[in-house]
Amino acid sequence: MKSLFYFHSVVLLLLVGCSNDQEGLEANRPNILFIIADDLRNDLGAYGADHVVSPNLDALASESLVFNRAYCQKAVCWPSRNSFFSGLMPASLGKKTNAFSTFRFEHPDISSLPQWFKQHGWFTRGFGKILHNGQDDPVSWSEPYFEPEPIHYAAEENLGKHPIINKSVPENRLNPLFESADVTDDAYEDGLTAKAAQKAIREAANREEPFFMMVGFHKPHTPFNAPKKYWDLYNRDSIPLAAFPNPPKNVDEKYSVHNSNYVRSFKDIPQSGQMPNELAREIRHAYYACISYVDALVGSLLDELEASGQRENTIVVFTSDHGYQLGDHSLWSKHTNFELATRVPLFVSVPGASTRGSSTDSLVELVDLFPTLAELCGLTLPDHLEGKSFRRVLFDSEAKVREEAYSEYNRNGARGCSIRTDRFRYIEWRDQKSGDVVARELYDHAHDPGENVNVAEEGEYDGEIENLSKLVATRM
Ligand SMILES: [Ca+2]
Repeated sequence: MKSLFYFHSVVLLLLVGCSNDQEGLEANRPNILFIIADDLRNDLGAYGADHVVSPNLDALASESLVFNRAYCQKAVCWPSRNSFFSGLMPASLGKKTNAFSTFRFEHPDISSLPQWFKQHGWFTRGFGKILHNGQDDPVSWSEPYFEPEPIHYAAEENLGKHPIINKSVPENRLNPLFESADVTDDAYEDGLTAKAAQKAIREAANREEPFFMMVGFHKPHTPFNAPKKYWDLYNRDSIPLAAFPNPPKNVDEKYSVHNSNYVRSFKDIPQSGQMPNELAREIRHAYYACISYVDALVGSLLDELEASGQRENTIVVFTSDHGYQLGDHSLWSKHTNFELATRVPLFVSVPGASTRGSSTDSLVELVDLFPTLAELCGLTLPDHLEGKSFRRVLFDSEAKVREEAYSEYNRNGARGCSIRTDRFRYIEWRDQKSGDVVARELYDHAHDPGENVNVAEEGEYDGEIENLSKLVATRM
C-alpha cells in the first residue's frame, strides 16, 4: 500500500512537473536560450516554405508555439535589436549618435532584458550579433560577451581582398554579394559563435543557477555567404522568384519603396532596374543556403541542450530582427513598412506548455518579449517597458493581447507609421515637420495577402481607415 502511495505521488509529481501552469514553471526557474537570426523572413518549413531546407528549425517549431503574426518595430538592425533588448519602442531609444552607441546613450540606468534576469539570479551570457555590429552592453552579462572577429568571406578567391562590409558604396563595390565556399561551418564567424555557445551550454549544466543566454547569428544577412554543402541542398531551377516583382499599385513610390541601394552596392549587381531572373534566382539560392547554414547551427545548440540534460527545463526562443524582400515589390533588402520586411519568424518553446506544436494568429511584437519572458519566470516587470506580455497566449493559442502590431520606417522626410491588424495593413506617411498626412496605404489581407494593391483611396474603406488612423495615433 505504501509503495502504491509512493508510486501515485511520483506520478503526481511528474504531472505537476510537466504541467503547463505558471507556478510549476516559476518554481523550476527555467533556463532561457534566446536565438536571433539576422534579416530572416518567414521562409521556413513551419511557415509553409517547403522550398527551404530547415529541418532543425522545423523540429524546434514542433516543440514550440509558432507565431504566425509576430512583427518587428522597425525593419532595420539597430533599432529593432535595441528595442527588444531594452524593452523600449524605437522612438524611445534616443538619438543614435554613431554606429557604436546603444540605447545606453540616453538610457544609462534601465535594466536590459538579460540584465533583468541577471539581477534576479540568472547566469547571463551573450554570443554573436545581439545588438548592432560591434556593440556590447557589458552590464547585461555575468561573463564577458563573446563575438568572434568578423569573417565575411572564406572562398579563396575572396580572401584578404575585401574590407568589412559597411554602408560605403565604393568599398562595397569590391565585394561579391554571395559566395559558395567549400569550407566547414566555422570558417565563418557564425560557426565560431555557435561553438562558443555550445561550450557555454555544456558548462551551464554544472552550475546551480539557471542561465539566460542570447545567441545571435549574422546570417542570412548580406553577404549571402555559406559553406557549399548548404548550397548543395537546393536545385536552383526549382527556386521560386518573387510572385509580385513590381511596386504595389497606387502607392507614392517616393515614400513606399526604395531602390535597393544596399544590395546594389555589391560587386556585379546592376545599379538600377529589375534584377535579371537568372541573377535573382542565384541571389535567392544564396539566401536560402544561408538559412540552411543558420538552421544547422541552431540544431547544434539544441543538440547540446539535449545532450547536457537541460532541454526539459529550458525555454527556447527563436526569432529574427526583421524580415526581408527578395525582389518582391521591386525591392531587395529590408527598410520598408511592408509585411515581408516587418514580419518575423517567432517560435517560443515552453517546457510542458499544451500549445507546443501548434501555431497562433495572435498579433505580437518583438518588444513584447521582455515582459513575456519575465512574467513566464515569475519576475516583476521594470517600469520602463513599452511592450505587452503575451504570456497567456503561450498557454492558450486563441488568446489575444493586441489589436494591432506597430512598425515604423521613415523615408524622404515622412514618418511612416504602420499597423497590422487581423485583416489590414495600414500605413500613414506624415510629414516629419508639419505632421500632416502626405500619403496613406491600405492593404486588405482578406483579398490581398501579398500587399500588391493599395486600396486607401478607393473610398469603400473610408470607415476602416478612420478607425485604423485612430489606432495608429495611439502608438506613434
Ligand atoms: Ca538585420
